[in-house]
Amino acid sequence: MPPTLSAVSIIVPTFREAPNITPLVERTFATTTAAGIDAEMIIVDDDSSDGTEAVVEKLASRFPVRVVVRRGVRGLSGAVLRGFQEANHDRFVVLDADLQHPPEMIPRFVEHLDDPACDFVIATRYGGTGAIAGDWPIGRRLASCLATILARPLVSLSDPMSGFFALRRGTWERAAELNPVGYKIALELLVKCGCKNVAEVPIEFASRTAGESKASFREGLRYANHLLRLYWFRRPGLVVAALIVTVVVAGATLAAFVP
Ligand SMILES: Nc1nc2c(ncn2[C@@H]2O[C@H](COP(=O)(O)OP(=O)(O)OP(=O)(O)O)[C@@H](O)[C@H]2O)c(=O)[nH]1
Ligand SMILES: [Mg+2]
Repeated sequence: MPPTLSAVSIIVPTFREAPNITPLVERTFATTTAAGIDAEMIIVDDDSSDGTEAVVEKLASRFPVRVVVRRGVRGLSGAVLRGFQEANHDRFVVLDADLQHPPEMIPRFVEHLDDPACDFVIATRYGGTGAIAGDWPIGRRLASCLATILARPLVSLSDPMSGFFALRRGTWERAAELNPVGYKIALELLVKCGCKNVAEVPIEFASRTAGESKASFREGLRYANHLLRLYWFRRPGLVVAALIVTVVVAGATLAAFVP
């Protein structure tokens, strides 16, 4: 089937999110139908074995939703890219399954994509009227703040860590080689696709009410590795300068202590 220009493919990566799927699908299609948006949803599940497939298959009789199950692989970013490959339409919206990203905001993302000058749309919890539900742990807030500051030299956005974003197929296709490691696929796309005109949509980041978070310390380490690679890609001079400064400071410190 040739891709449709005016419609959207909504991509949702999932791992053990069975209890969230039905409300997510119902709220999403209530929103797109009311806004007159022709939409399909592709749930890319990493073999959760928690009933996700059965839930989606049941919903498929009422809504244009389908599940793609990846077996023997894990990873949010790879799942999102697989969703792009499966999409029938030319505009992609990506959001989490746990309803922390309000699907009611999807029409705002689609409106921005209607502007040919806009090459990426991303949610923000920190800009404009954006907000985070009160019970997000302080440790997560600090980690999110630090991660955002570290990404600043790569992209000057208020919340480049967000997993709620939209782009056109053509933007994805112009990407330099993508490295789908870790959670921050939006940051990877923003940098590797050379996005210049990015729209930010303030959202209220809700609390997770079902299922469990998959965020972990290991994901934090993956992010550090991801950032280094992106710095090397976008700002190799900065990486070399930082290395030289480190070597000079280490050398000077050693020299000061060696008699
Ligand atoms: N396919 C796939 N999806 C994943 C994987 N890890 C996480 N996800 C999905 O990615 C989305 C975000 O994961 P969360 O665990 O909510 O991560 P988070 O929102 O950063 O963390 P919290 O704020 O604690 O919820 C959810 O829809 C998850 O089900 C994975 O390995 N594979
Ligand atoms: Mg979440």
